[in-house]
Amino acid sequence: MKTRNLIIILAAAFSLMMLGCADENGGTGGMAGTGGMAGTGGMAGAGGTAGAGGMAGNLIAPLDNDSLQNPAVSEFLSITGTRDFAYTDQISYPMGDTEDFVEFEFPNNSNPAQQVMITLDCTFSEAQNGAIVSATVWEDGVEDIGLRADCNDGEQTLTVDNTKVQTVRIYFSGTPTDDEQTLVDYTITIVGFQ
Ligand SMILES: [Ca+2]
Repeated sequence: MKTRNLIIILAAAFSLMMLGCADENGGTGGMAGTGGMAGTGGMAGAGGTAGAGGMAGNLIAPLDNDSLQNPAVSEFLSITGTRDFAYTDQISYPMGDTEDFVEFEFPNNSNPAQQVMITLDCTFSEAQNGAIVSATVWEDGVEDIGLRADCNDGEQTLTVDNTKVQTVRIYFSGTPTDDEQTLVDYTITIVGFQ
């Protein structure tokens, strides 16, 4: 009888030990929860939002190497062909690509006082602080400052000489007074024939 009681007591003690172990494991499971803190380390990934701070770097328009002689696009406008076109790009100041060139040409035998409608729509990354972006027309490589459309100033109707090739320069005609890095997303729309 005594031996049997002893076995029962030992069995009960063993069961308690096992329960204890189970508790410990459970506790360790809780530690895994602490591992969940590593998930908080995932917040460091949110530190990747600091990459959004890298947005400051993104305020630089990439150099695209266009020029008066080598415009970004060149369109021949005619009443039976391409009547109008739009070009979208970026310029920035003081760092990055500060100007772009877009070329168009009319048939020589059409109206010598050729009307062209130019609209320049812009979004500035900063408060403009004096920054002005304009599009001026060059005819056969010579700038005519009177042929001009400014950002967000609506459609401008300009008269050009259709015996010449027109190139539009999009650039900062006024720079930000605080020299804050400024990126401008723009779309220029050129309508030769409506
Ligand atoms: Ca450019």
